[in-house]
Amino acid sequence: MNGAESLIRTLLDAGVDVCFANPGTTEMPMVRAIDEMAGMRAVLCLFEGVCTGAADGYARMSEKPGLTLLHLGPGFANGIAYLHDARRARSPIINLIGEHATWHLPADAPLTSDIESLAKPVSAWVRRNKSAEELAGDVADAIQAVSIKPGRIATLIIPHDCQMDAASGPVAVGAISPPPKVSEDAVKQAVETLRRDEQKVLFLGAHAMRERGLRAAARIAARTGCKLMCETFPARWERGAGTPVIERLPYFPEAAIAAISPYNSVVLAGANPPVSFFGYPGMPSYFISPQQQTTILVAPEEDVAGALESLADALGAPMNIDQSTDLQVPPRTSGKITPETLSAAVAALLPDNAIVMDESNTSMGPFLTMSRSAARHTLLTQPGGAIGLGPPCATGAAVACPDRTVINLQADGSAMYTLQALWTQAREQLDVKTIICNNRSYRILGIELMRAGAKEVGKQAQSLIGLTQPAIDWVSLARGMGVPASRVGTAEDLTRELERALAEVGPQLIEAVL
Ligand SMILES: Cc1ncc(C[n+]2csc(CCOP(=O)(O)OP(=O)(O)O)c2C)c(N)n1
Repeated sequence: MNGAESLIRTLLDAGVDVCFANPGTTEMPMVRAIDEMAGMRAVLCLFEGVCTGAADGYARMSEKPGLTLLHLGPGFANGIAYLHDARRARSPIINLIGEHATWHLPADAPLTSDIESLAKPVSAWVRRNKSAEELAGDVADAIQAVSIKPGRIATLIIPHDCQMDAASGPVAVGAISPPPKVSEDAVKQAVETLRRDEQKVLFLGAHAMRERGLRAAARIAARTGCKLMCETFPARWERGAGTPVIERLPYFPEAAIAAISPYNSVVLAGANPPVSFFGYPGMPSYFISPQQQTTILVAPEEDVAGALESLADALGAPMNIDQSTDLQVPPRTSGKITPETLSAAVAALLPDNAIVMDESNTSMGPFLTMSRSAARHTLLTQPGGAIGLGPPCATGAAVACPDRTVINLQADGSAMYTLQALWTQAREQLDVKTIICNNRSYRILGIELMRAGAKEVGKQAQSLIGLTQPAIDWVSLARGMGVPASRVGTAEDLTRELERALAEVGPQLIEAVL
């Protein structure tokens, strides 16, 4: 067995069996090992940002580590933006980066670079492998490092010769420590706050938005009358019929402050104190004012679901409460394509148990409210703000959940960063329905320009915001990558095309022109 084989065997033995890859010469021994040893599904992505974004979507949905195989510093650098998003989502990801052979490094060959410096800002764990003999142990340590819930990112740099030299064999992964338990004192303080007769909100994030956390949060709300609110961009949120109603904190600071300011007390459960996405002159960074009382029940890296269950028990909340939303499928809609009709059309047709990756940005604002009591679904959003995550993340989610339909609500400008994901969806025949919200602009930047005090959008500014001249033809782009596509201009056409697309298994793209 060589180093690469011991590495792949260690991954497989630990259940890590999907690899989103864009390899080069320095990764060839690992490619050979994948080829020769059965069990690893290799998924080719035609840009490293697709590998890393797909690993994020896969990790969020499978709750297993997402694995990438990337080529030296430049290949890794291409993937950093969506590792940034994955770090914010707290997704477990292992990056394997091939490096020049140890003896070749001093020659400073063209692709040589400082990989550690690239890796550090997005990785909680970085290691340079030193020998074939240590390679299996190194990857076992990486698996252990990323698997501590909620999840983190590990980057392993592997010289070419170490992949090829002889190794003893796989190494078993050490015990995974559970996330730290919440202290009794924190639960006691939250009980005191929530028992007070005042306006109070339980502010949820991270694993509070998954099944167990939500069930406990609903018990707490039923018992204390507190409001349930969540962070603006949750990594994964179980919602729709059968889940409790949770208000999402709005994006812009004025609206966010208006939403949270009526509460005298805020109890944080799996969320950090919410802050403004950007610093606007005259606006505070933090949305909770010093006059409001903040109680931290549990930090995002701790056992969030366990903490919420302890709090519900300490409050004496009954186990079976009925705080869930009843299924109310929104009516079908008609007319021009607007954020309202677009949102209504999708909410009405949402298949049961769908996964919705939402990077619709300014085009589907009403969707969250309209889908509140639609069919049960999982919502994935973009917690890190590096746009273009949507198509790869939807791709990874579909690999993780082959029995579920993935719907990618996708703004056009963001989609252009990672459109190659469509090719991977076609090659792997993934059941992803992409709805491109084509407003032919970076619309949010136009809004920001006005917020920054511009009276009108000048010619130069317009050239940096408009996505016209030429207009992007999404139907041709999708078909060119093997994804069937159509264009719609009315809500009726969208409903018809989406119904047709949902009736078939496999990738489809609908370009909705706003
Ligand atoms: C990686 C990255 N590059 C650039 C930006 C800056 N940026 C934020 S929003 C945006 C445009 C978004 O346009 P689109 O996706 O079409 O959505 P719309 O605003 O039109 O709804 C840009 C360029 C960013 N957030 N991330």
